Amino acid sequence: MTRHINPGLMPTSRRNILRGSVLAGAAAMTGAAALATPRRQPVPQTKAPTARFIQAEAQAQVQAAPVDLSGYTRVKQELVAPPFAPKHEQVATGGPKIVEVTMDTTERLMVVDEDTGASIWALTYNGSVPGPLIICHEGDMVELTLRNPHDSMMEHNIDFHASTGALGGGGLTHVYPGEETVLRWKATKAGCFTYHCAPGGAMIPYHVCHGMNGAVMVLPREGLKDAEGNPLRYDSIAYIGEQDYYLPMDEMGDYKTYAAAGDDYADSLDAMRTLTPTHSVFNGAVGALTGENALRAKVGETVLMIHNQANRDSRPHLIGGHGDYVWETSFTTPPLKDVETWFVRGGTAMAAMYTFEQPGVYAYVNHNLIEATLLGAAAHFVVEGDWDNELMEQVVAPRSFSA
Ligand SMILES: [Cu+2]
Repeated sequence: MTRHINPGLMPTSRRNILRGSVLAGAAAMTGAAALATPRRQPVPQTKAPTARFIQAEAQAQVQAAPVDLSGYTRVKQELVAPPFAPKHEQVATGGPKIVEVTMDTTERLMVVDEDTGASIWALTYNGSVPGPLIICHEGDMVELTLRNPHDSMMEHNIDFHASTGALGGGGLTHVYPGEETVLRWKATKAGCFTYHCAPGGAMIPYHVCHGMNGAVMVLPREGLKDAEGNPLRYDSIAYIGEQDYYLPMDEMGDYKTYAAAGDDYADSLDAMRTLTPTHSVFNGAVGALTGENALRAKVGETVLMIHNQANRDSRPHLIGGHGDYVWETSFTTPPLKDVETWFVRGGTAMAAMYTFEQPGVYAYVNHNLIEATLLGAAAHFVVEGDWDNELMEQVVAPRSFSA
């Protein structure tokens, strides 16, 4: 079967659909092929590891001693769409587990902003941006079945920042349309970690900036603690994925549309080179967590806000509230306390815990306020409960005063 990377551009076999190396070449060719458009900048080609190193790594895996899994209990984790979290224990009971999860690399046309009609052929894990939150405990293993649907256009894989070896599993999980693979890795570090697709070369940011990223939370077996070792527990999780999009526009400034996933590749590379996103949104689209979709909480409820950003730095701020405890790096480092704005290193997931004390609407924003208000990086918490006049009171409502 023959498909086309871009209409009229470059036929390729199904097995080679949109492989990174093929596409990197295709992008460079586009400029030469399209007479009416300026020549595109070529994609710098990083030298691939030599065959000798690749063979040595493969040989090391073949010769490795089989792992003893006898001490582990197998459990299935049903993944759910963000902003929700799968069922889990905060404190591990029993011995270590093998947490089985399944993700499909679904490609789907998604509206990014209903007002402008901006859309993208999103590349996803299980159809959502970000991909689902996976939760396990330190010492557990995650066993992922990764399936690439038959009707996909592209090759996908997954790099778990929480894992060790083989490019985070990226080197062992390349799946073409109609293929599946199973990867098992041990969670040796406690914290929140990002995961993302990483097919190779310029395909890595292309897939990540089309939504193909998510988070794993590896809890300490005894649960979260403050700096003094006192237990910290949450009532709910709000899982927020910040997504930067670089959507190509036509000469009139309208967002372009494409017939199939991958068709925007060359245009997207041009847009990504600007390092200036057209959108920076929470959970895939403008307004995904505001209005009717706002996050909900009650006064007295403790929420663990997990923030994932696989590509850029961010600085979340809860307007009207705080981060009581903030883990910017790992769960083995004591949390920061009473933080106004916290930092998300690009390529990171992190967690902030807050107990709501007042009812009302709280905006949770990237406190680069241009990104929050002009690019879409805003969510709302709607909190129910009784107002506390000691914490805040409007002593005098706005009124005229004499000059
Ligand atoms: Cu991918």
